[in-house]
Amino acid sequence: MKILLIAGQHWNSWEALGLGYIARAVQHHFPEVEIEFYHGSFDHRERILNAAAGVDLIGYSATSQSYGWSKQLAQAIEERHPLSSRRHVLGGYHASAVPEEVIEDGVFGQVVAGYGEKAFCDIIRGVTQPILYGGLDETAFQMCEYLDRHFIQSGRHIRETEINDGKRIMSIHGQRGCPHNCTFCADGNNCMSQGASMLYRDQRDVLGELNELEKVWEVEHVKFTDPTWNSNRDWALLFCALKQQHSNMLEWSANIHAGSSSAELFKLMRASNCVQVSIGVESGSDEILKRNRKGVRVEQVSRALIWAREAGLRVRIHICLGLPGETQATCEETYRFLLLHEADFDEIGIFMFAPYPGSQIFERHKEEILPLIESAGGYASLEAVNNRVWRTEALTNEEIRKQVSRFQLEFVRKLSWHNQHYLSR
Ligand code: B12
Ligand code: SF4
Repeated sequence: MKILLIAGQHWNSWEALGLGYIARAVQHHFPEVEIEFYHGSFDHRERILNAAAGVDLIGYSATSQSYGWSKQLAQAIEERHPLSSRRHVLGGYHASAVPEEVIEDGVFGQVVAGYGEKAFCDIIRGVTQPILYGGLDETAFQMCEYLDRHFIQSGRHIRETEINDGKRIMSIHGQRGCPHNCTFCADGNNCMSQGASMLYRDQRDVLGELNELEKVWEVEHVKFTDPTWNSNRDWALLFCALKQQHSNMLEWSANIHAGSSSAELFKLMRASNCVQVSIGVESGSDEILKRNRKGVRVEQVSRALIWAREAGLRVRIHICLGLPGETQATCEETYRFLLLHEADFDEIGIFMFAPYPGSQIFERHKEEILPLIESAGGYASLEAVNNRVWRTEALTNEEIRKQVSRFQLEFVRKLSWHNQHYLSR
């Protein structure tokens, strides 16, 4: 049996850690199976099409934005190399968010909603049901701790970071899930964890992997991909303490939730050579944060920014304009908040809310926004900077986009590379 695993194409891409974990599970349970990896952002479409000749099982990984690309590829493979026994399986965030819709589209015969290690192995064993719910599989999680970075061709990402950042950067994964319930995020809706509780890797294993990345890949910086790295403060404190004890001084960065941060945590993070924290601030209005269940108040965010600064960390923040409840007045609150804290952050990403499938907001407004998404060109049009789909009760789509442009101009000197990418298009 031969299997292809294909990561979807998108300009903002990174190491396909999810497919790396699935490959590890397959290699462990089915050592005889031949398995190849392709990445839509690196491998030419023609190369992938040729590789699919005679292949029995193809697994695609897609977010909503790369779903259209994956769908077209699966169709092209069938046209080029028709094979009635072949199975096309979609996994990742889009499949987890709207599994029934993907099956109804008729291109993918099977979808996996949630974590894929166990479900994909079941598919290899012959399970044919159209929708498999992955859930969290502790055994698979512990077994797959060390990824085969050669398989997911991490060298290609490192080369990009050497050019863009002047450093060899890789990503790592310390936990699964997020305990918060933000209405605008797929994780806040248990889309991936399917209701299971959080899973944390043993900190010593994470450190072991860091050592390996340093030794084998000569990595100079590691980014945690965990959505909220400090979701469990004790886990986070112990990680920092152990990193220091083991004299591991590899530079690192992480996404932080302001609500579970503390001055002590930031100091320890810095002492263990964390150089940057990214904080999802979203809004400077308590009303917006509350309505959208961010799980934090503006005052807590202010404190977190000051603590991070005092600890000597580089601070990146994200703002999301146009969340439900947004008005001109709440935009002004956010603007004033940013002016007040301008000296406390180094970089800012200014986004427009996009109703991604999987989020509570998408579920709530599905009927009204699906036709808009379709007429805007499908899910790929759900851009987090200037989508034509979303509006609030008080602000039209154009008014939100105007606010985004205004904020970007005001803070242009500190704009994130992600924002700059859009401005340069
Ligand atoms: C880190 C991260 C990124 C990183 C890198 C991600 C990566 N490693 O490729 C960066 C910054 C590059 C990024 C970019 C974007 N991201 Co992002 N990102 C995340 C985040 C925080 C964690 C993802 C992660 O690494 N998970 C850990 C790995 C191990 O798990 P995994 O990849 O999900 O894989 C598991 C399962 O999904 C499943 N699976 C995955 N593929 C397959 C395939 C098969 C065949 C099977 C069976 C199973 C399966 O099994 C895997 C193992 O269990 C999530 C979640 C969050 N809370 O915000 C958002 C999230 C995935 N991102 C999101 C978005 C929107 C984006 C962007 C479009 C943003 C933008 N406008 O630029 C881009 C585009 C991404 C793309 N390439 O399409 C959304 C997706 C929503 C949706 N409905 O699709 C999320 C959910 C956040 C949100 N707003 O809700 N992102
Ligand atoms: S936005 Fe961040 S804190 Fe909120 S649910 Fe998503 S990952 Fe968790």
